[in-house]
Amino acid sequence: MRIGITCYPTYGGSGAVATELGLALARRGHDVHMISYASPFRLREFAEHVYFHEVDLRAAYPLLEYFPYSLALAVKQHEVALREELAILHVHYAVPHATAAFLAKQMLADERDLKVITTLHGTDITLVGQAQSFFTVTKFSIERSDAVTAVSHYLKEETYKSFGCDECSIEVIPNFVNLEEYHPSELRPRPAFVPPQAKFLIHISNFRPVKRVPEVVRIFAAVRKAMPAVLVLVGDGPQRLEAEAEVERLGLRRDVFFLGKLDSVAGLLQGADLLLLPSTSESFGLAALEAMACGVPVLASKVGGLPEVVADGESGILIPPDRVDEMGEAAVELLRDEDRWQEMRRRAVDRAQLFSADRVVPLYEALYNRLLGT
Ligand code: GMT
Repeated sequence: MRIGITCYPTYGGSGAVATELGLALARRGHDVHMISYASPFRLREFAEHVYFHEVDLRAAYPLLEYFPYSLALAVKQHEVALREELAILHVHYAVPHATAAFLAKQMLADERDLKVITTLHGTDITLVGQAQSFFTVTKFSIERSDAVTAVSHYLKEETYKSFGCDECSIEVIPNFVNLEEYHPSELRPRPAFVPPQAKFLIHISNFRPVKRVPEVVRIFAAVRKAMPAVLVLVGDGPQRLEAEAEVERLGLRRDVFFLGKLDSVAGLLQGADLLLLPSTSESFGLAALEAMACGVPVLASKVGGLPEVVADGESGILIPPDRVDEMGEAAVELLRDEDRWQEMRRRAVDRAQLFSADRVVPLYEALYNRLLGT
């Protein structure tokens, strides 16, 4: 099959999932054409059957004070669909990708019926898509997609609640993890700055307010008070300065390490003892799944789709987001109890198998085949 995929190329769950899907589909023999304004961060090297097409942003002109990216994207999607004879255009994150795809589909309509699939990821529904400037066009574009998927049951229900979308039937296809890359390692490799006796806590995100990075630091402070421990923060974004200030305020400068953005986190996760994810909202929580696959229990907020990913009390601990103190106590309790931690580690690995690429990618293939009648 010849498949086009559009996603955000920057650090974020939707771009990661879209690119991993493209790579997995390519490994299964499909031709995959990634279309975005930059090469997605997980597209690290040459892969057979994978091609990247960059959206042309050079048409800048003083009059275009705000560059119309959605139009340039639609043009590139149409051009690639035509030249590469795409059967499917699969867009990740509704704003503005579903709208651009709708335009590309219409432009191609005289030739043939390009099937458009929109995968909803989270903030496209819960935040951005609800802004007055985007709401109606997002709803319209979702409803005009040939198929719509959501990464969790929570997100599916949120979409119906917030947008209505009466005319679409949303299928839940969960996010997945590539177990060849994300798996436990008996060696438990740890960065040299983590002392041998210290617990190694980790947080991975784009440091947006929804991720509550300062709260991550506060939870860690409770752990550090109780035992030798190190916190590693992977990623970057708007909350970095606030988080750094919190580290200073709590006197944790020697125990907290900001690593910035990293393309691959599997190696780091393999040595970690606990992933912290106290988000205010999370439609799925890809970082939690990747941690579990590496044998890292998760301490996260009981919100959104996280309970569908992390089995509370088994592969991790879920606590309502406003109870940060309780999260600190729970982390200390777990890290003090080696037997319970080992059991949770085992269960985390087992749980992640349910979301393996081998199980989930065929669900997308089946959807493509259904749409094409093949
Ligand atoms: O909101 C983000 O932090 C990034 C966003 C994205 O689209 O890049 O993440 C969303 O999609 C991920 C992949 O499906 C999910 O794992 C995240 O839970 C979801 N984020 C939120 O719902 C806040």
